[in-house]
Amino acid sequence: KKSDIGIIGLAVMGENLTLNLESKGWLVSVYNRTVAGVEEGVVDRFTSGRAKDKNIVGFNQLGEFVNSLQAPRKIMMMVRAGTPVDELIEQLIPLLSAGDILIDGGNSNYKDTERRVEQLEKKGFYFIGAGVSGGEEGALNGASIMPGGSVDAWRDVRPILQSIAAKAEDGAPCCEWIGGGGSGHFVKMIHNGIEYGDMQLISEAYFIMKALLESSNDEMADCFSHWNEGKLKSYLIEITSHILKYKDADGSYVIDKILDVAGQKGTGKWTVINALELGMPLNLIATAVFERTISAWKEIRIEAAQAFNREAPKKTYVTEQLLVEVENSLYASKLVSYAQGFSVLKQASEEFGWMLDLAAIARLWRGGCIIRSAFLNNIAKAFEEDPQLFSLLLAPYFKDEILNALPYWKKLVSVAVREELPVPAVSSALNYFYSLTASWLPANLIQAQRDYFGAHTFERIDLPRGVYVHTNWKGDGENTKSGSYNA
Ligand code: NBP
Repeated sequence: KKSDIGIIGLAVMGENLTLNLESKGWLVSVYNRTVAGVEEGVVDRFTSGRAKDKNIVGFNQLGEFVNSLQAPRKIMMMVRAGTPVDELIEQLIPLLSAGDILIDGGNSNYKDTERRVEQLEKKGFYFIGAGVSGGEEGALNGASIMPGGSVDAWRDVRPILQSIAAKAEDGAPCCEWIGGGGSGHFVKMIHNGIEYGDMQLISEAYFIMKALLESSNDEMADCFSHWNEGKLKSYLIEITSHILKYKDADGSYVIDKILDVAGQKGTGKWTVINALELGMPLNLIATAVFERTISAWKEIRIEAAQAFNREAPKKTYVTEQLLVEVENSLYASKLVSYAQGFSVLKQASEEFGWMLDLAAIARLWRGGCIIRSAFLNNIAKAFEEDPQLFSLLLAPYFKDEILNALPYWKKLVSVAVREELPVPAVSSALNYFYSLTASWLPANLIQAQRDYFGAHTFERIDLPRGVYVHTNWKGDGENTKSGSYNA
């Protein structure tokens, strides 16, 4: 009997996805590049270990692996992103038949996926770039899956991918067709950027509580678990509560022993670079990425703290009141972050012709993935009511939410500034909200300066839009305009 699907790459993600697929009734073939490395070989170790007595067939030869699959072949690659994917595609191409479907489930750059879709389609094959979120747990028990690329292959792949996806509370699978080209990986990239933002916001909340209230780790854990019953209900809030409570064998808190230096693998950076290329503000995620970098300057920060004689703030705050401010600030800032992220998706959709369904994207993030949260339901509703919504902040429901949170949010940012505590993401979100809702911004002065030193011209309030004029500021008779006034 031929297998329903093949998995290449038996690292943590590939192994877990294979077991998940098998548990849903699919017959799975597996292959891994390196067959040796462990005593009995990577494939044999799996088939005689976690995959023993299951409907999983191992191959140490790529050709045999490909031949074991039912036509049209469905091959999912779970290998390291970058050149490994291209190398693998090169090896697979001579072994494939017309109509076969390659799926890249790794964290590939969407531009690579865009190129690969074209490359494979030209040769008569299909290519799907599927973002998979949820880490090893999600891979095993239900992930959030974002497939995009060759739409003609979706019908064949859909039952398989949807079977291994997480289910949202209403039972809907967290896997829907995203769009053409590299859209699946683009959406996964934005998901990861949003994850950076959420984590930074939660860390700022923890910082404020730790600095301004004499809260124990257990008290903070209780607070996060209380928030997890309200509007902030989400996976990251839930695990934060567990993390804060977690003790080592010696009875001490693990959180207090962790060095305050954050790592990053680059998906946050990509998200910001792409937002910049699309000309879209993504302030909150950019701040989150930059803060991870500053956190890594541990030695410099210690020296600078001594140089500026920074003292610990006075802990004189009323717990109840401050906690309400923190909860509201966290919620409103998170809302700004999602508003920015979805605006980038909207812009990308228009620019690349992907026709993204933003409500569907919000829905498929409700389960399986790291940013799963209750309020994605409200985001989906807002886009269902108005698919052309410029910003989530302008949806009637969220407008009210922001107005309710605003007094607490302002208060918290001013307290943090007064106490010299960094809350870069919470304050960046507040400033974004102020800018977005300011009918007048001081950009007239920027235009004047640009025209003054570079003859970049400007539009006037008493002339129609699109009419650009130049002023001879220095009175030197210089009337030549620059052609790059929109740069
Ligand atoms: P890794 O990202 O560590 O990749 C290891 C796998 O890639 C091994 O099977 C390795 O084979 C294979 N590989 C490499 Br490296 N170069 C290859 C090549 N030139 N040809 C063929 N195979 C090659 O594994 P992972 O952590 O399971 O992640 C897999 C993908 O899923 C990645 O793109 C990752 O970014 C993404 N992802 C990971 C997570 C997570 O939580 N870990 C979550 C979501 C997405 P070998 O045994 O021969 O070296």
